Amino acid sequence: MKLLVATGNPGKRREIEALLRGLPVEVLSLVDLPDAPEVEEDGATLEENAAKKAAEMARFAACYAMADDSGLFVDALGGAPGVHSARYADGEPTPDNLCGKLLREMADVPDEERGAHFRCCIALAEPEGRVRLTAAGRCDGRITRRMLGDGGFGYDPVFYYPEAGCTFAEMAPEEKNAVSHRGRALREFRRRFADFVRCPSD
Ligand code: ITT
Repeated sequence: MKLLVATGNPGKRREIEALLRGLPVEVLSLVDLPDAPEVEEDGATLEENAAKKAAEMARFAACYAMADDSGLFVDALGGAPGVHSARYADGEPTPDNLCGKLLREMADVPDEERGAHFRCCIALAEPEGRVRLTAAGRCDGRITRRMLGDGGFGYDPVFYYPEAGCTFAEMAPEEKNAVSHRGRALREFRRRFADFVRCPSD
């Protein structure tokens, strides 16, 4: 079975490929499909965006496609930036701009109200575009008062993970993957996908 991993993010692609290793699939990426259309992530939920992206890419490439969408949900901001996480910054979506805006918005929020979580949703679509599998993962933490660490990407420098006693940006990539929303969603996806590859017509 051919499987297109529909992400433009090379770090994510490597992570997904490593996780699918050992399954009887030939993995393609958007690097193999330079003419692939940009899919607008304009859904109201992460689930909708992952499904839309997987379906459009599967139809375009005429093979199975998986896509994910993730975001940071901050309690004190009513769940913002959430599904809009990638577009939250006023300028370029660099860690400085994303984290800087979040810290400014939360300047007056007391310590006990700084809870937040990341969520990741994954969808697998068949070549005709029908979604056949989904998986999701969540990771709970808190928003710090300043940026700490220089690993990871996006909001990692302000996302404090209590069990590790530091931010995601201060953790090694494999430590973060072991507990992160995306790591959890990908492991659940792998379990479901392994059954699916054995019996795709069920
Ligand atoms: P695609 O090309 O696959 O769409 P993306 O960079 O848009 O990649 P996501 O949809 O997974 O990434 O996530 C949307 C935004 O949420 C992303 O730009 C980050 O700002 C933030 N985000 C998601 N996962 C994160 C993580 O593990 N650490 C920090 N920020 C994260």
